[in-house]
Amino acid sequence: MVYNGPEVGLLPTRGGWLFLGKYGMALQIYIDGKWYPKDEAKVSVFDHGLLYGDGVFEGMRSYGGKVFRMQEHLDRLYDSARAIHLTIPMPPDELAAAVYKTLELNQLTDGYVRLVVTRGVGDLGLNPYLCPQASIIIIADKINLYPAKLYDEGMEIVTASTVRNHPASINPRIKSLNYLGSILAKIEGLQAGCNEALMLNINGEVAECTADNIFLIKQGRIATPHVNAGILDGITRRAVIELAQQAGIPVAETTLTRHDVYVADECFLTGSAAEVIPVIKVDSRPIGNGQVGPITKQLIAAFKALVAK
Ligand code: PXG
Repeated sequence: MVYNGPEVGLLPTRGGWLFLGKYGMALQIYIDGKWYPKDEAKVSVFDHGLLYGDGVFEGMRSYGGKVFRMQEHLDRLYDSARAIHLTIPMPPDELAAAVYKTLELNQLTDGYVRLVVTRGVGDLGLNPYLCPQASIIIIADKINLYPAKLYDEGMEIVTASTVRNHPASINPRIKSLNYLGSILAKIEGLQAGCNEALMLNINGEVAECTADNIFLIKQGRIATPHVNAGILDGITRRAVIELAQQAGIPVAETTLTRHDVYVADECFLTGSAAEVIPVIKVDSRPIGNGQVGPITKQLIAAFKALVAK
């Protein structure tokens, strides 16, 4: 965060004044019930989130001081935790209050919130039952995932050779801290000069991108992989499906192959960080006429209106 004010500051909060210390507007990060300036926000090297990627997380956005679909994010977080047999040591309403408090302390009305629950501190073995207490971390900051230009002009993606997790391994519906598969695919994308990469499932069907869901449009109809393809049940994805249905555009959650991508008229991606972003080229093939299509534009506008409500 760029801060040009005095080095020492007081930040008004509901509970009084917060002393900002010599670093001025240091980002305040929540860890297990307390807020720490960014440089002092630290977790143990024995945390199994670090040692094994053992934990779950959410990424969400706040618009005009309101977290978009917070309840859905919390539901998914607690479901992810249940799926990995992790007890989140706080009820959802208290966690929601801590999220809002973190936004408030950082004077963020429009920002990105990363909510992380790790298995907590244990010993140097895998056994999660030796970790007595999960840790909760909340980071609220600004985020610009992709350059603004790409939202107007569309982005190019490539298919990664790294296959999306088999659902019987780490189910992609679990938003776990274990993102190596996506990271390997992201590296493939970046090496090809692309900001995102398409991942197929073990059957060679279209799954999703490394951190975004994918949508295709063909002859006025929208298609997106079914959650049973082994994808994250994205909250932006759900919102966009609702918006399309409200606009009278048919939406199918169905099996898709790369062929469907190559012959689509339009393509776009959705994600809390990415929001709705057009795709104009996949594996060097222009999608449709290689320009951002009309239905994509319509849905981007509808999504902007929805979050501004
Ligand atoms: N698929 C995957 C694999 C994701 O990680 C989405 C889809 C979109 O879901 P939502 O609920 O956000 O609409 C995600 C999003 C980032 C980032 O920096 C995003 C995610 C995870 C890590 C980083 O964009 N999740």
